[in-house]
Amino acid sequence: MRILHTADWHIGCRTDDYLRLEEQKKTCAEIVKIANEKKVDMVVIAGDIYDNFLPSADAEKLVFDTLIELCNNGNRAVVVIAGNHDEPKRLSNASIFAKSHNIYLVGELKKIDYANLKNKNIYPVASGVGNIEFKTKGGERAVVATMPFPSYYRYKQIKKEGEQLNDSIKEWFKPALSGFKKDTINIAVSHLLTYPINCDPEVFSNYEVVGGAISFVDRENLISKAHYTALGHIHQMICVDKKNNIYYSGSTVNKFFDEKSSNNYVLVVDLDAKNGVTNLQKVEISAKHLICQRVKSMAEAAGFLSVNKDKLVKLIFEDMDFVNPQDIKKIRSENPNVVTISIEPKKIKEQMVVSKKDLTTKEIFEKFVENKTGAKPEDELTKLFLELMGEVIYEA
Ligand SMILES: [Mn+2]
Repeated sequence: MRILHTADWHIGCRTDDYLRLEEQKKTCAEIVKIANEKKVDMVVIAGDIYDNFLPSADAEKLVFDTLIELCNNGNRAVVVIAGNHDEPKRLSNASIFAKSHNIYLVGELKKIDYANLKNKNIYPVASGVGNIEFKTKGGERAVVATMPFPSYYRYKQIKKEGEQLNDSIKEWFKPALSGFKKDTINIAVSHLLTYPINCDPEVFSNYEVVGGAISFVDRENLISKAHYTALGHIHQMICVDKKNNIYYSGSTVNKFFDEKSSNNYVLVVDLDAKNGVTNLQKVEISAKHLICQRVKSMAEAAGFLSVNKDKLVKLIFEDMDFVNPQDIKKIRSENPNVVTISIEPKKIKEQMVVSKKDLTTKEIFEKFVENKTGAKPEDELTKLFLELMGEVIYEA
């Protein structure tokens, strides 16, 4: 059996203010093409299919159009789980229509509903809480265990008194994983944060605060009887555990200018019940690269833009007091790939600070009057002040 693993589509997302939907249409079409060309039996989408809980009508249409294309008239199974960006219930709501197309939208841990599709190339034969078993025309059987994003809200619902987070997670995954059988291909799919073997957790620290996420899940909890574990949440293609075949596919478009990885992939995995994973291919998606460039002049900006037309660009003009609005307008009209322009003014020279300790009483008084009135005090006034201070000083 051949599966395609993808995640983190974030349909409808914006980079700064720039809507990425047109690019995402191309990316979705590319994934459909890969699934067709590589004759994939099943597609698993490991969460964050949408960018937010209330996707726009256009975002929803692109997702529905793509899922329908992917399912190939119901001859390919498509399993989607909720990530932290998806509203679990909202995602599941369309199941009532989707199941007759061999598409499974899993937002919550419930018994997965399916339709009679026995005339298709791959069709469901059994299901339980969070799991579903498929059979192909060729007689292969596969069980998919779905574990949607364990949000803090859900975690509170499942947590028992005195129990540690990772114990709760283990309990929570149990019903889905219990669907695995000795003679089936076993696939787990989840959306969560776990650390790859031998990696510095600091690298992923920015993921811990996303969308009310709970902190990371022990890798140990994911090592199950699964032959392959398809993960979403981290936006880079990462092998978490090679021996146990636990992978993040990464996102299909880069959303932020600070994302290190500029290449995007889907994973095409061959499996059989006896040997588990027999082949794994990284297939690159031609998403746009994001690049942030600091420039000091219009000429420098023009030079940079002339060789980076295929990328989405953030320009930072640094050390400039004044940038002509007409120039900015020109850059924008000639380079629709410029997403953000920011201007950092020249650093103000630090003002000399003189300690009052280094000044005489006369100087302190003169500065004080000058500061208040804008002019130095008359000699008579200074003299009077100093007399009153008991420190009469006569200058030569
Ligand atoms: Mn994501």
